[in-house]
Amino acid sequence: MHTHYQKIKMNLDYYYSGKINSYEAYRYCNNELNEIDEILKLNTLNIEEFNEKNHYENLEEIWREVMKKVNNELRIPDRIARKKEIIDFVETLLQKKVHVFPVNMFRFNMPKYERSRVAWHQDSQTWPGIYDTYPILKNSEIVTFWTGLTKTDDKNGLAFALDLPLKNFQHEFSEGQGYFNANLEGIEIKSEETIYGDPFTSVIFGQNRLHRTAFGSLLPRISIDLRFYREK
Ligand SMILES: O=C(O)CCC(=O)C(=O)O
Repeated sequence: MHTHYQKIKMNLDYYYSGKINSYEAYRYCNNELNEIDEILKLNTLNIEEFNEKNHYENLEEIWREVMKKVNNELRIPDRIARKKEIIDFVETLLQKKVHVFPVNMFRFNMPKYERSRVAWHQDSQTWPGIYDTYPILKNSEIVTFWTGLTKTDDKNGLAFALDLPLKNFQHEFSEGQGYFNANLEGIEIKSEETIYGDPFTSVIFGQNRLHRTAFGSLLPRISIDLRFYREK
């Protein structure tokens, strides 16, 4: 296991905290977490009892509706990212001052539902065009603070390539999920680590760290990824 006390000598773009527990920060987000629970219930999604045998006729519709409500209408992840205790938590770990980045996401991942998972990618390659709106980000180091809000296992957590990225490696656009599917140009990922565990299992990683949704679990998971930046 990696220690989160590792000193950050390099660019945050390559940072990787390894597994951390974020309960200390999320306990200040009860209102927002309750709002998410309410939305899941309203959409007849019982995450605790969800299993392979559940049959949701309109899974695609439910998935879309919940994502739209939480992310776009109520902007719950954005509100969480702006909480003082959340920012303090990230700053303490990184020992750097950070600002909130405008891409914060709630996700839920369903067994056998391909749309809910993403393939190997670097976050830096997934926001083309954002620099036109936020020029400051072009010269910033960006990190993601990912948290499993439900219990996760080694087949539905978040997986990281440990031997990549090579310094300065930036992947190209690829078919399928576009930027969310790295074209690794024949480079083989030899060693990877999946972050999973009890609710509030988290990881912080830089925008050039290759990662993907682990797959194969029969459990659903919900998670939230918040982003922060620091000017170079
Ligand atoms: O939660 C996932 O499975 C994907 C998350 C991700 O790619 C990210 O936070 O950048």
